[in-house]
Amino acid sequence: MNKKIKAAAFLAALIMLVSVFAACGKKPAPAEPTAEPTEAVTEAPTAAPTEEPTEEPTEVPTEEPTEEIDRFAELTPGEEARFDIDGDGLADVILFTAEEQEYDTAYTISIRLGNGVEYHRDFSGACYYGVAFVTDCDPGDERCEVLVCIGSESSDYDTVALRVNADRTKVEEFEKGGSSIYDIEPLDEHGMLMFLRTDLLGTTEVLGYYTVTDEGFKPVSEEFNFVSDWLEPRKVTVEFKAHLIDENGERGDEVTVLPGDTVKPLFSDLETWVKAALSDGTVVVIDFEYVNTDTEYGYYIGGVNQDDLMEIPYAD
Ligand SMILES: [Ca+2]
Ligand SMILES: [Ca+2]
Repeated sequence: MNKKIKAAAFLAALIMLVSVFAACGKKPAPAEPTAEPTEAVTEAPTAAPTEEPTEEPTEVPTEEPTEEIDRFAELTPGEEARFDIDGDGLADVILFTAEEQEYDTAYTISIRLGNGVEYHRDFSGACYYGVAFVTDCDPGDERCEVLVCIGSESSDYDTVALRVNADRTKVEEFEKGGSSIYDIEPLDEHGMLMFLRTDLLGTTEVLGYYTVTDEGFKPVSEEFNFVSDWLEPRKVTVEFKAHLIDENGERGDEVTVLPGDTVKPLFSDLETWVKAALSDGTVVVIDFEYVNTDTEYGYYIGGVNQDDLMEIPYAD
């Protein structure tokens, strides 16, 4: 029995030894794989990363690549979109949401920049319309804007531009009350074409090009086009002065616009002048001044409020 045990023990020891040797013998084998990867690792990275070593970290968020903006990209509510809006090479995640409530719709916009900076805004309270875009209104600065246009009660639209500041520490917001986006032009042209509400010669909308800079919305157009297809000419009740337009398109002779005539606005800089057609088609320039004091408010022509010169319709 003892001999058998000894023999068994010896055998066991032998097997262990053999297996140890075998294990030792195999040691080099596992080393081979480690050798292979090191070759593989040194080969692959030296090819790619050495060319763009700094691209490695940006590669991480780029797993879901950023989308290119040709002209503008409309954001689909509820779907995350990835654009590099601040031009740092990192994907920025933008989420626009629309949630129908009992009487209106609640909209939100969230931005998470690749560097971790976050922004969120809720649009709620009698909103019935909302649309959001990513575009580049100001091609010189390597940043894009997120534009949100919200329609709320009494058919007012407001456009909000969200823009990452120059050192990428904050998303700044700019508002253009009474405006809505009509179209967005190719990036290197005009920027965006916006409807703008005005009360000049009555409540109506004009169309003009805007860009968004570090200071906010900035008009590109020198003149705004009245959306006049359905615009009723304003009936003149008290005479006032205007100027004809000469063959060079400049301000010509002074004329008196008489009661009974009509005035249909065509173009304006929205600051000092408006071009309008009289009932016979003659186009005149009318100078005006916008006044907003404790006692006087509105558009004044020759020192008289437009309401005292014409029958002017206003909306709410
Ligand atoms: Ca970015
Ligand atoms: Ca830009």
